[in-house]
Amino acid sequence: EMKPIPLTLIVAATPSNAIGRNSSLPWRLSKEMAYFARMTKGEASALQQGTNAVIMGRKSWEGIPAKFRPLPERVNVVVSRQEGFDLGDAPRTHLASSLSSAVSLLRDLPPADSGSSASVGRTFLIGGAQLYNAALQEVATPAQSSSSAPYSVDRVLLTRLFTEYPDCDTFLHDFAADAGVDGKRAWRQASHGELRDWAGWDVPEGRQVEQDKMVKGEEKLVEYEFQMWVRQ
Ligand code: FOL
Repeated sequence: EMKPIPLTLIVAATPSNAIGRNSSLPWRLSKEMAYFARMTKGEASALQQGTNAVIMGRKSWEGIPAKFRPLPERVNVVVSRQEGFDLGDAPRTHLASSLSSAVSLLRDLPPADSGSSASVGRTFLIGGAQLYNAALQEVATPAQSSSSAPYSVDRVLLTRLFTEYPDCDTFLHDFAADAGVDGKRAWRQASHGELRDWAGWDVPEGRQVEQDKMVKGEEKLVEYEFQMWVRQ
């Protein structure tokens, strides 16, 4: 019997839960991306627990600009069903055939690989839709499979955009509406104070306004908010 590893899902989504278009992010929000990077790297003060890890699907890996791959200062795990999928010669990067095996791989990593005396610190699931939705499904229908899963999805760091993007082709499951085994809501939105405490730094509170640099020539101002959801 092993304790499940807690997974934190981190994602940015529009009001209709759109998260992607044409295999990439529909927007380019540099401050939002800086939040993603700071959160997933973790605070230096907390790093005695080891380097944090990010788990992503193969398409998400391919969607990260080559110069940012592997995501620095984090252990990267790429999930692909293709045996021997080529990750290049990226350091700190591992291949796994499923989300479960990605988590098991991290659990079994020798301390040196995470760049610390301890093993890996926090583990983040950074996408894409297939992995997010599979992981959230484990929460919604635990009887089916999670009894054997080496992980538990107990936190979602959701950047809620208040601006809609048309023509998106990829969506996040509406987890906030899910019911737990008892029929009540499975997820609760944590307060900003809980988010700040968990992060260990002063996360911006309330509506943020940023210009989307993806939309050429146009001035597209996007509003969003940093939210944390936890399992009830
Ligand atoms: N979660 C949130 N909140 N925002 C996102 O944009 C996001 N993106 C992904 C997963 N979860 C997310 C997946 N896509 C990079 C690029 C794409 C990507 C994730 C990360 C990336 O290049 N990250 C660099 C930051 C570079 C920069 O500061 O511009 C990194 O070091 O993390």
